[in-house]
Amino acid sequence: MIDIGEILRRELGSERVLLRGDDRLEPYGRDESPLPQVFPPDCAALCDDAEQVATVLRLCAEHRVPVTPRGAGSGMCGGALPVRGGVVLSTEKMQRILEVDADDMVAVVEPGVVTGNLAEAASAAGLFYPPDPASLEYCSIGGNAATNAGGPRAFKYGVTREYILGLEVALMGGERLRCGRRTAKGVTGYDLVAGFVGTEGTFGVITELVVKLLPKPQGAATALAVFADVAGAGACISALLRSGLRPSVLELADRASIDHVRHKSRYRFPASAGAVVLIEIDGDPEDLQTQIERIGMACDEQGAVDVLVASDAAERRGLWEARRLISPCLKEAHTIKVNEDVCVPRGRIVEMLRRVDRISADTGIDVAVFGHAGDGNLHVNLLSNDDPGDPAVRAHVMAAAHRLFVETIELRGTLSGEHGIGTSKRDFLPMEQSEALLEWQRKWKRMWDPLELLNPGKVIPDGVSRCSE
Ligand code: 2HG
Ligand code: ZN
Repeated sequence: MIDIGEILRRELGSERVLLRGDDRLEPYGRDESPLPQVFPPDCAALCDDAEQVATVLRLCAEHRVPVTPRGAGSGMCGGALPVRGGVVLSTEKMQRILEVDADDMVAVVEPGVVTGNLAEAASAAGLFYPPDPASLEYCSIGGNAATNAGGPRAFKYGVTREYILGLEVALMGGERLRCGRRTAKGVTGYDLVAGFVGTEGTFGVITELVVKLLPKPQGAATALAVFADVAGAGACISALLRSGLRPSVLELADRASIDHVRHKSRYRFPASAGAVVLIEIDGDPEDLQTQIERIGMACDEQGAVDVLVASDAAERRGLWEARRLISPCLKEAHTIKVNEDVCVPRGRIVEMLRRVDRISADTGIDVAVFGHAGDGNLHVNLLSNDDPGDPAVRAHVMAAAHRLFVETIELRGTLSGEHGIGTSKRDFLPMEQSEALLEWQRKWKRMWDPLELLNPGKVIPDGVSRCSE
């Protein structure tokens, strides 16, 4: 039997390859998936550069060893889990910001750059990188591109895909390929960048990215509209969507979400808040006041109990800190937090919230709903403090998840708005996509990875669906 760890050590140096028996290997078998699962890899290769990434992919192909690419490990759907063992190929050490070019309005970065650091580097050059996943302080741009991550600002600015102009990728077998461009526009050849972004590391491993930057908005204002219940908040979001007002952020948090962050957050949510809508606008400071007042009036008309406008930068920061704490606080308080990430057409947000309530009542499973409601993207968290190791408990929660997917598809929604499919939603994909479509995707995958060694077991289910209900 070949010892891939030793083979990689000979090529990369022993300090870059963690072997079984080393405590430092343990985290590479996990990610932020909802029902904690551990898949210990045979080894982890911590690459410093694209050449080393290509070497790992060449050796894994040569020795027929599965290889799972990994960024910061903050994914929530098992996309970085080495489900078939083998090698975890980590890009976490590739953290160089190679260029921030204010004239071309691009940055060129390695995949391990932490997203928040990219945003700061852009800001220091007077520019703006809009995508802001809640994990921006620790997730990496390579992982964001692999999963096509979103975030609150996607409401105005779109998701990661819109900001990736060019890529260098390493392919299974070790070939390195550049695709895309550095220009603001370009339609030469097929759009392979769009093919690599969002494919969760199943086609190739991103080793460098050309990222589009925007002019930095000159100012921003943030408001919190407070409602008696989530139905009122949902109706207000629908009304704002129809109003022609264009905030940069339109987020929702229900009572359970708010109550879970109260003890940690510096921002004091009103005691009576049954749900809140977090609204931000950005742009010319001269217009901000009028805009936020118009938004406030629209919320009042929709029955807001109160509209609180952040009075200064510190209060804005506090509000955002509270928003980003929702997910970690829910996790801390429960043994089970299955965070579904469904997305419905904008006209069906209110109906979806109603259906989520019904699912909770029918199944007896506690639910917290928050997230990017302006995009129809609801983080529906199924919560429990029962034993996650008990198969009956897991089955009960997953039955509620299944019901959520049924309702989502019925409303012509999609299973994941931003977190991805990975392993956790893979078996449910046939609920949304036809067998013919799945088969074309399998063919596409095989073209890049004929031996099915690169991030195997992810995204597209093999053959016949196991999800028959
Ligand atoms: C967020 O928006 C993240 O906070 C996490 O996407 C969502 O835990 C979740 O459900
Ligand atoms: Zn989110």
